Amino acid sequence: MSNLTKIAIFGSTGSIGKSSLEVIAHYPDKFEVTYLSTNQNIELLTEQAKKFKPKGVIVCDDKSFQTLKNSNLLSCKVLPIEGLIEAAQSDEVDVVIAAMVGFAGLESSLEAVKNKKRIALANKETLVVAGHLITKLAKENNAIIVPIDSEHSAIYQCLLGEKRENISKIILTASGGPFLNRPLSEFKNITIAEALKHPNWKMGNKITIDSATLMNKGLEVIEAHWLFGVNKESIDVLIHPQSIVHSMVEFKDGSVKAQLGIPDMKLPIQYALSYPDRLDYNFAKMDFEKYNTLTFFKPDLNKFKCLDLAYKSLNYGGTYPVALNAANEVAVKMFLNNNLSFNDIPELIEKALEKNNFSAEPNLEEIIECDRVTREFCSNFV
Ligand code: MN3
Repeated sequence: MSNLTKIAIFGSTGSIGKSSLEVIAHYPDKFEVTYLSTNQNIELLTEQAKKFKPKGVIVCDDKSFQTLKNSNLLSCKVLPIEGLIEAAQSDEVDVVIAAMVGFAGLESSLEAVKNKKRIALANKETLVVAGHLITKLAKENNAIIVPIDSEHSAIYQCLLGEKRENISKIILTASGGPFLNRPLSEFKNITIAEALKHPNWKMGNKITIDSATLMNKGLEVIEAHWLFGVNKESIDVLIHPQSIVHSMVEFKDGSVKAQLGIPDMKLPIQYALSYPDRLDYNFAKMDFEKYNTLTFFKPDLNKFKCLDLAYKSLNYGGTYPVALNAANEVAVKMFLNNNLSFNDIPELIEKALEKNNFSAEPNLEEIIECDRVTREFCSNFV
């Protein structure tokens, strides 16, 4: 038996997946990759599998799965989408890095929690749509969820050794994205290329657009609510354009703890893998002299309606966050395909929320149904 921590990466060809492999490559004496997965990027998956030698790889898109399977390029198991569940149940997995994009990450994350795996959670949509289910399951199974999202990793670290009842508020910081200083009247002219240019973080397309609309921060408010058991009145958002303070917690005595670092996802990824321990960090570190000005101010909810819609959805609860997430996924895809203008993203989401068929504590089937119906509604919207 080896003492290596066995890691499955769901979504290994995306931005978080690639950074995870960079971290893992530094610690061959600590970590071992046992499963990798992609949706369609079989070229990169093949390259990763040759380097990291997992037991199996999973290809979610069926056509891409057939192509890779028939190519005989890999000596390990090549599995279709059902392989995510197999990996989530496998004895060959201790930690699942949940790094798939969007709603697609839900079922495999639930399965991993049921099987008492540690979840290093980058897929915030899982908590947004099914926070009540996954946190309950995690509690029942003593499964640990360590967030990879930089803000939540910060809060997680600030809360170590603290009692929940002593939290007075959580302060999520937001870079503000590329349109912080652009007037709302010009939002309709925003191009895809402009929206994909994030000032501080290099990320995948979906989350980069979410950062430009501030929906990303809205999803993170909901994520924080479930991860830390704090109500929405106690979760504030502050714009902090330098992205150095990754988030803060204020306690009832007025003391504030913050976690700081350069904006690089490798840091929260490594922490989620090494927790509760810390490992040497082989990448760039914080140089305070380079950042002598840190600024903070309130977001403009009239300009960034998506953040407001997320707060409202959390307030209504039940299936509203499911509809919010589904409508947002469709709206972002439509924007990236040039079928929706930037300022129509919140409009479409608002319409979908009005149509939502409310259920207070949806089970998995109801969540899947609400997701499906909302996507259908939004896709037919022209
Ligand atoms: Mn984040």
